[in-house]
Amino acid sequence: RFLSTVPKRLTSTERSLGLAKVPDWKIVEGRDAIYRRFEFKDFSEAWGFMSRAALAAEQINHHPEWFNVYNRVEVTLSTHDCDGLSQNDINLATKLDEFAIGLKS
Ligand code: H2B
Repeated sequence: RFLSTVPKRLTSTERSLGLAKVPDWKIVEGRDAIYRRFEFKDFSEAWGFMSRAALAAEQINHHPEWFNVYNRVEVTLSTHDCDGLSQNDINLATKLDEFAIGLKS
């Protein structure tokens, strides 16, 4: 069903390249993870974003930690399989950025 390769933690070079692609995401203090806060017009828009995000996450078998209140969605990405950032986090962050384009954030 899924390609069951264990994700690898990014090397420092891969990390710089990867993070440069998602400049709106910030490194979490004290943890090898990235974070972005999305703000939308209202709950309906936030939920639309979350629906697309959930389907994309399931497709790539990489799932966000997130928190939603009304029009705000706070997302933390990290890879528990390697206890840090992997390419999967960059890939999912890139997709979430795309889904939020055109929506108020
Ligand atoms: N999501 C995230 N964020 N990190 C992982 O390491 C991860 C995941 N691993 N989703 C996947 C699922 C793994 O646990 C399952 C068994 O495929």
